This record gives sequence, structure tokens and C-alpha cells, in this order.
Amino acid sequence: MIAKKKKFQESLKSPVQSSGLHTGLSKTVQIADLSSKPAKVFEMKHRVVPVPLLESSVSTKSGGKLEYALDRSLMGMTGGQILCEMLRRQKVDSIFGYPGGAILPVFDALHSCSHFRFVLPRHEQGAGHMAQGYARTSRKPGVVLTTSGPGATNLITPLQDALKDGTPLVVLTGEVPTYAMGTDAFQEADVIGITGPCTKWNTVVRDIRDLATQINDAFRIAMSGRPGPVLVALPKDVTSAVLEAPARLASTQCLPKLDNPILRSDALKANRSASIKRCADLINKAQRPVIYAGNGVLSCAEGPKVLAQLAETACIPVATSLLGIGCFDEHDPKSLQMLGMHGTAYANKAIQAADLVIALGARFDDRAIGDPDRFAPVAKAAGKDQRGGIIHFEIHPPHINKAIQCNEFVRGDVTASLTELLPHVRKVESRPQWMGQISEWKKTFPIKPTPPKQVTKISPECVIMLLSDLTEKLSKRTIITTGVGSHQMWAAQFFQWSVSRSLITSGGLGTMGFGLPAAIGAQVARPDAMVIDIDGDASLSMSIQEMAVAAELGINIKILVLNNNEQGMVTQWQALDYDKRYSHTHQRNPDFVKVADGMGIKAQRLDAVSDIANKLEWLIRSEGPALLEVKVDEKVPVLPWVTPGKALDEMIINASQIGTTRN
Ligand SMILES: Cc1ncc(C[n+]2csc(CCOP(=O)(O)OP(=O)(O)O)c2C)c(N)n1
Ligand SMILES: [Mg+2]
Repeated sequence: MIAKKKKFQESLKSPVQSSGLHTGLSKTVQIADLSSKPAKVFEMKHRVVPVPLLESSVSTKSGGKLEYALDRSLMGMTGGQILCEMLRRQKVDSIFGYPGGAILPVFDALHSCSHFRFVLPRHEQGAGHMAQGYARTSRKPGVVLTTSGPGATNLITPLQDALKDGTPLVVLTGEVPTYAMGTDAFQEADVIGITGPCTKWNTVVRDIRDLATQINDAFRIAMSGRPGPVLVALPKDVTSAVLEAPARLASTQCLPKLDNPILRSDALKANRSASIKRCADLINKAQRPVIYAGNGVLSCAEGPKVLAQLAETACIPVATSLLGIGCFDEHDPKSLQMLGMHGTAYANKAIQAADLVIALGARFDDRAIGDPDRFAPVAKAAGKDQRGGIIHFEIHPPHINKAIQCNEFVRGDVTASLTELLPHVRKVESRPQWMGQISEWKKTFPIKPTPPKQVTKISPECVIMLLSDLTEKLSKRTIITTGVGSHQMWAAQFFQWSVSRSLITSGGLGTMGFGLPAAIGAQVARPDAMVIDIDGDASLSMSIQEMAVAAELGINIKILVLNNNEQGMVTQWQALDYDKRYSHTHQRNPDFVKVADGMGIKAQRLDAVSDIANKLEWLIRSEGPALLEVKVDEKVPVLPWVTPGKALDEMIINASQIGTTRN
């Protein structure tokens, strides 16, 4: 185990070797992006010697000949080996996976392949969330490899989570042999049927000759347009077969992202430029504009910079969605922080009072906008006489005019669109009235912790605020992951976010159990970062077994579990809507410190207010993975709170409005 940990740690220090060409028994063609230096990758002992196929042209009907280049480098490899080679060509460095019968040929190929670090979770759902954490941190697709049947069905939640949050995943699952498919064979499930609704694209590779192309397609589709998850099922006879013919070079080369269709023709380009100019015109006319920035701004490294330029140029306040957090520096006085159900009162009020709402790479999720019919009434009215309105910059057409009818939209990557928009936006030095109103709201309705029931109780919000201060002083970058519940909302509200991609949380699906595996994936992608999972007791319990992975491989994550001994977010709803009938929302937790210790992770408990700073310091200074369990005050409401069906500015701001005492 120690050797495994050491090897993994070494792999985190230096990027895994990703150049070099297979030593195929057949002749190889030179492929542009492959190094000329051959590297021995697989043991060749049992490889069938292929019969070289020399044709590189086909006859056409008219008697002519079509010449095409052949890639012989994959000949003689098994499907499993080809898969490894294609992953290497896609510059994959980490794989999160779990073995099983149907995928063994691929695991066998991995055994003699030194190109990837491999992370073995304790449950396939963990692999999926780890890959999400990796993808969200690195902007590269997360790669998951599991067996058929239960190995695939255990991935449904991460697939759906990734689909909702636009996270690129390439999921490779074993499948029963092609001849057994449809026979209700052992560990056969209708994976293509089941995963259809929760993937961007899925396919079964039925012939080894299609394998390379379909792997390339998978990566291309995962990353094109709005990123998302794809699944490729790999029947065992395909991954065990040996490729005996060369492939067309074009099919084995990595493909660039698909073009934005909007840019394909001159007419479409002209249309888009015209809508960008109309948007600029509305921005130039607006008196009380506000930006609502989402995840799309983070999809491109330059996104936060162009957003800051727009906000600066036209003096526009910026609210973000939960997934947009980090795209705009919250230290900036123009920041309104998060909007929505648990957003700041000033963000929600600003949206409702604005004459122009500029939505950037955001999908108007119901948690962000409240009652859609009463969302942004002033902007909707201004839209009627073209003084303002709602404008939407969005890459994914189904998101446009789905929840909210906008006055103008610009399709395409939001960073590219904003770059085109900026030259048309007039400089506005200040907006004394509008910004004055906003600072008034900030003063009257600040985001502040609920006072604890007794002075001896630890306030969860204060713990997060202190953690934010302590990590801000670190020289390394901090990445926070979370579970789902009150702790997640407090993390969003009380951490001061300034760096893009520093919050990795399950937004659209709201998946408890996300935090720990996502932290592992984020740390694998950024071993130099301080990765902290701010978790809830119930959420952590859903993926607690993954602590063993961090311990085994020495993955340096920190777990801060805010233990209120309840499913706090749900008890908050039960207090308001169900007259405090707490039906099945209190569980008896294990001793988290002992569990962590048993798994090989250092752990401490914090239960005294006077120890908060010391113990947090201990957590972030400790070597290797560590857990701090904080016994926090119970029944602490997350406020503000826009309950379902209410407009954004109809918030519960004080605990007394929930109509319950906290005793
Ligand atoms: C997998 C899953 N099941 C159920 C829920 C519904 N749910 C949302 S928050 C929550 C309670 C979370 O409790 P905990 O992790 O302790 O966080 P807290 O709210 O106490 O901070 C539940 C059950 C969910 N989001 N995900
Ligand atoms: Mg809890």
C-alpha cells in the first residue's frame, strides 16, 4: 500500500508521460501530434502478428482513385490497448474507475500502460463525482471506466449531475459480448436506454474497427458547445479482439471541437453581429442594468476577464448564480454575490428593480429566479418600449426562452460574444443613483450569521467566514467542494469568492455525497491547490467510503464536516411548511473522527467556540488528508430564503419570519 501511495504521489508531482508512440509490430505512419520517439507501452508477447494491409486508395464508380492516409499504428493491438492509446492521444492523464468482468480486457491493457494515474474509488458513483471534480477544476473531460450492468447503473447520478451542470465526462463502460447483447445476460442492462436521457450522446462500439473513431467522437462531443457527459459501451468481444487492418488516419486523429453552427455562414454571422449591436444599444440606454452571470462565463479561461471589463466599462453590478460563483471578484463593490433562493437580499432586489438584466451563460434555473412570471418586472416593462429588457448570451439553444422570454439573445460562447460586444459598449464612469441604491440595500440587508442559540454553540456561518479568511492568506489557490444542504448554501454565502473555478458544487441536481469524491478529483487535477470539502453530516455519510481512497493514495484533501446532527436544509422546510414535524430527518451519525481514523485519515473534533481558529489552522496546515468534525448549532436557518412560488424580492430575511423558535 505504501508503494502504491508513493507511486501515485510521484505521478502527481510530474505529469504522467503522455508522449511516445506504441511499438506496434506493424509499420507505423508518422502522425502529426505524436512524438517521433517510440516508447514501449504494452507487453507484446501475446499479440497476434497482423497481416499488413497495403491499400491506401479505393476505386470510385467513375473509375478514379481516392487516396487516403492509413494509420497502421493500431494494428495488432487489442481493443483494450487501442482504447488506452486513444486516451493517450486525447492527452488523458487520470482515469477514475472500477473493474469487473466485462471491462477486464481494458483493465488488462492498463496493467502494462504507464500513461495514466488510476484512481480506484470504493463505489462507481464516487468515480463519477471524482471525474466531475477533476473536469471542473481542469477544464478537461473527466474519464470514468467501469464494468457493465451495476458498474454502469451506479453512474447514473454523476451522469445526470454532469448533464445539468455542463460538466464534460467521457464514461466508458464494459458491456457483455455483442453476441450476448439482448439475451438478458449476466450483468447486462440496457445501458444505452437507461443513460440516453442523462448523456449528451451515447453509443455501443460493435466493431473494433470503429473503436478509435468512436472514442474520438466521445471526446469531441463532450467538449463541444455546452460541455456534458457522454458514454461509450464497450462489449467484451470488441475490447478483446485484435485489430487486423489499418484505419484511416483521419479517424484515429483527435478532432478539434465542433464549430459553433452560428458562425458557419455569412448570413448567420451578420445576424449575430446585429443582435450583439442591439444588445450594446440596450446596455448603453439602460439606467439600472444588472448582470446575472452563470457557469458559462467560467467555461473559457478568459471569461471572467471579459466579464470584469464589461462591468467596469459600463459600471454594472454583477450577481452570480451558484455555479457562476468565482467568475466575478466578490471584493469588487459592484459584486452583488449570489442571487436566488438563498441569494443576497441586495442581489435579488437589484434584479427585481433593474431595467436591464444581462444574463451571461446562465440558464434561469428556478432556484435562481423565483417565480418566473414575476421575475424582473421592471426590466420586462422596459423591454416593451425598448429602453431595457432581458438579454441572454447563451451557447445552448434549448436554454434560450425556456424559463424566461428574453428581448434579445446572442447564441454562442459567452466569452467570444462579450469580446465582440465590448467595443460597442459606451463608457459610464459612475451611476450614483443606481449604485447608491445598491449600497443602501447592502447596508440595510447585509448577509450575516444567525446568532447561535447559546454563546457556547458554534455558528456554522462563522466557521466558514473564518475559513475564508485563513485560506485567503495562503500562498496556494483554494478550491472548495461541498455536499448539498444548508452547509452548501452557507459556503456560497459566507466564503468570499474571488477566483474562477474555486467552488465545485452540485448545482442543478443537488446531489448529496458529491463533496468528498469531487474534492478527490479536484486535488488530482490540481495537486498544488488547497482543496477543502465543506460537507454536511448527512451528505458526507452518502460517500464516506471514499475517504479510504484519499488515505490509500495520500490525496491531500481536507474535509470540514459541519455536523448539526440533522438534514438541516430539510428540517428548515419542515419547520416552515410542516409545522416542525421532522419526519426522518434526524439520523444517528457515526463517530466521524473514529471513522476517519479507521480509514487512515487524521481527524479532530471541534466542539468549543474558543478552539475554532486553532482547529481550522490545524486542518489547513496538516500534512496529507485530514478531517475536522465541527459540532455546530442546530436548526440554524439559511437566510435569506425565497420560498417556492415567491418572487425574488419576497424573501424571508429574519429567522422569526419562519414562524418557529429554534429551541
Ligand atoms: C442524494 C440526495 N438525496 C436527498 C436529497 C434531499 N436533501 C437536500 S439537502 C438534504 C439534507 C442534507 O443534510 P446535510 O448533508 O447534513 O446538510 P445540512 O443541510 O445539515 O447542512 C437532503 C436530504 C438530496 N439533495 N440528494
Ligand atoms: Mg446536517
